[in-house]
Parts: sequence; C-alpha cells; structure tokens
Amino acid sequence: MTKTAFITGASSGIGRATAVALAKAGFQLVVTGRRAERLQDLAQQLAPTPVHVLTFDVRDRAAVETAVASLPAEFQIIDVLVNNAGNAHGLAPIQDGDPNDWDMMLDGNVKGLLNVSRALLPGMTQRKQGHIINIGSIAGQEVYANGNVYCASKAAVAALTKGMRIDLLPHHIRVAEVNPGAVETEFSEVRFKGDNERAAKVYQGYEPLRAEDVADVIQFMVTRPPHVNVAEVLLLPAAQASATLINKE
Ligand code: NDP
Ligand code: 8X3
Repeated sequence: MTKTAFITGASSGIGRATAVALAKAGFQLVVTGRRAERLQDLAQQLAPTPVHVLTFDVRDRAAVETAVASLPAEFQIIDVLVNNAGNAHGLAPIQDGDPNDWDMMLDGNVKGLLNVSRALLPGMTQRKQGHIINIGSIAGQEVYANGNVYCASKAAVAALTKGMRIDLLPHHIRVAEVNPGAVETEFSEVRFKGDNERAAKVYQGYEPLRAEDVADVIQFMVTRPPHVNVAEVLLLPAAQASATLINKE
C-alpha cells in the first residue's frame, strides 16, 4: 500500500527537496507551509504523485489542528512525519536580540514541531506505527557567537527527539533526527531578513550542502525496514568541521 509522508516547510529548501525525493520513492504526500502558491506549484510539479496541500503557520496550534482534521480520508493515515519547518531570525548578541525574533524561533522551531506532532500522534499511537524525522542542526550541538536563541531552539529539538523516542517506544513509533551543517537554501535570506548579499556570503568560498543532499539522507532513513531506526545523523559539507570551522581555501 502507498505510504503517506507529511512534510512541514515544504515550500522551500530542505522540505521541498524532501517532497521531491519521497515522491520519487513512491510516497504520496501532505505538504505544508504558509506560502500556498508555492505548495500548489510543487503539487503540480509532482503529478501524478497524489499530493495534498495544507497551508498553516506551525506556531498557530488551532490552525494546525484544524488543518490536520481537514485531511481527506485518503491522506489521513500518516506513515512518516518530517518536522522540518523552521528558520533562524537574526544573528545578534543576546543583549541586542530582538524579542520578536526569539518568539519566531522558539514558537516556530520548538513549539511548532510540538504542535504538528501532537496533532498527528493520536493516529500514529492508535495504529502503533509511524516514523518521525525531526530536522535539528549542528547548531543544536554547538553554540556559536550570536547564535544564542537559534542554537537553543535546535538544542530543544535534540532533547525533544530523544524524549519522543523514549515516550513513543511502546507505540512502535520510530523517532530520529537529522542535523545538517551549512545547506544553501533560503535559510540565510530569512535569517538576515532579505539581505541577500549577506546571505550569499555564508555560502561563498566552499561547496555547501544542497537541500537535495539532506533529502537523500531523509529518504534513506524512511525507507529502512521496520526494525531499523537511523536515529541520528550529522550531515556536513566536506569543507565543514564544526559549526564555525569552514575551510574556505
Ligand atoms: P528555508 O527557509 O529554505 O525553508 C524553511 C521552510 O520552513 C519553508 O518552507 C517555510 O515555509 C517553513 N516555515 C518556516 N517557518 C514556518 C512557520 N512558522 N510555519 C510554517 N512553516 C514555516 O530553510 P531550510 O530549508 O534550510 O530550513 C529547513 C529546516 O532545516 C529548518 O528547521 C532549519 O532550521 C533547518 N536547518 C537548516 C540548515 C541550513 O543551513 N539551511 C542547517 C541545519 C538545519 P513558509 O515560509 O512557506 O511558511
Ligand atoms: C543552520 C546551520 O550553522 O547556520 O542550522 O546554524 S547554522
């Protein structure tokens, strides 16, 4: 039977590439994000793969619940959840940080992941079957200067992944985390609030990961046999050794 993957943040970057990869792997998809037009375009591009678009902000718990409740019968059994939606907002010393940016990161990257998981978990626990991939970051493992709240949000994703794996063990639900290093997506454009020149510099002088590289790993993880859980992956560009050490020779 065709499996269904539910991917948050599929309108761009890693989420979008994951949708493409999982469609190729034979999954049908629920793709989500705030930018409806992009998601509709993606759905068209993936035809004939069945794709259902849900538009919501992961921070809005009621909207998440309403969207999940609206799923048509053929998309209600979610086999794979990829909790990918998230972003960094700003890069500033803690004393200068904008509390609105803090809210965006903590409410989106942490509580958004919880909101979506909470909406889908009753079905998974009832069926005693499911596979959740949380997108963390190397920033959840190492704190770098001015990364403060973004790093904290991704450290929270790491802790939640472990907590979910423990709590969902009796329900036969696999929980795993992918922690990428530098991936060239819209991430830095969002972090630097549309300063595209500054964003481009993040990826200059070396070859960063492409969103497709991360999607490859996610595809591998979700196509393992049921007794295998690739629980944690740190995926770096070959030119990167730590959160801040990138060889730009
Ligand atoms: P992009 O900015 O390209 O994509 C982010 C995606 O998340 C978009 O589809 C966006 O959709 C969605 N999103 C963001 N905030 C919300 C929200 N509040 N509600 C709903 N959807 C939201 O960045 P990436 O693809 O790089 O980021 C994907 C994930 O990977 C993030 O969790 C990020 O932290 C993580 N990551 C990225 C790395 C990188 O170097 N790029 C490295 C390590 C981890 P829309 O705007 O349409 O709502
Ligand atoms: C994104 C990677 O190092 O810019 O999570 O925080 S980093």
